[in-house]
Amino acid sequence: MRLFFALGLDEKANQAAREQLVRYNHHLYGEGRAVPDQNLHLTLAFLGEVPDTKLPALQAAASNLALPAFNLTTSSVEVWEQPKIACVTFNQPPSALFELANHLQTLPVWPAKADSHVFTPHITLRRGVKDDDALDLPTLPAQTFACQRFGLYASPSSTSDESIPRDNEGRALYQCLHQFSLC
Ligand code: 3AM
Repeated sequence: MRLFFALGLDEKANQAAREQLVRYNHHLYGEGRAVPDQNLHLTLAFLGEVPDTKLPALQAAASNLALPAFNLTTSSVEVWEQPKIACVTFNQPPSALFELANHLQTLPVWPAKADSHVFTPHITLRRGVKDDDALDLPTLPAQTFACQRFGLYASPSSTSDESIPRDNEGRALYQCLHQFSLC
C-alpha cells in the first residue's frame, strides 16, 4: 500500500476553517486540477509502498509518540513551480509541527522516502499548475486550524484500480486507515 502520514484538519473544531478552504478552492479557476474536498490534508511524511505486514508495527510506533497538539494559521496561497501545485502556506508554523513530521519521517519501522526538499508545511489545493499567471489567486483570509490528531492514509497506487473509493466526479480518494491523538 502507498502510505503517508498527514494532518487531516478534519477535527470538529476545524469545520468552519475547512469549509472556508473548500469554498476558496471551488472558486479558483484557471490552470490545473483541483484536489477533491475530502483529500485536502497537510502531508507530514510520505512513506511510499509499504508491505501490509508492516502496518501493525507502524501504527504502534505512531501511537507511542505522545507529542503535543498545536494550532496552525494559514498565511497565503502560492504556486510552487516544482511540483507544479497551488498550495496554502502557514504563518510561523510551530516547532511542534516540525517535531511531529520529523518523528514520523524517521520511524525505524519504515522511514519516509528520502526527499531532497526541506519539509515545508503546505496544503495542496490544485495540481498541474505550471505558471502562477495562469491562475487567479484571490487573498485567502487567515484561518486557524486546531491540530489535535494526525492520520495514516493510503493513496491509490494506480488510479485505474476500480476498487478504490472515488468522489462523485470519479476522482480517487485517500483512505484514512488510522487516526492518532496528539496530547
Ligand atoms: O501534500 P502533497 O499534496 O504535497 O505529492 C504527494 C502528496 O503531497 C506526496 O504525498 C502526498 C500524498 O500523496 N507524494 C507522492 N509521491 C511522492 C514521492 N514519491 C510524494 N512525496 C514524496 N515522494
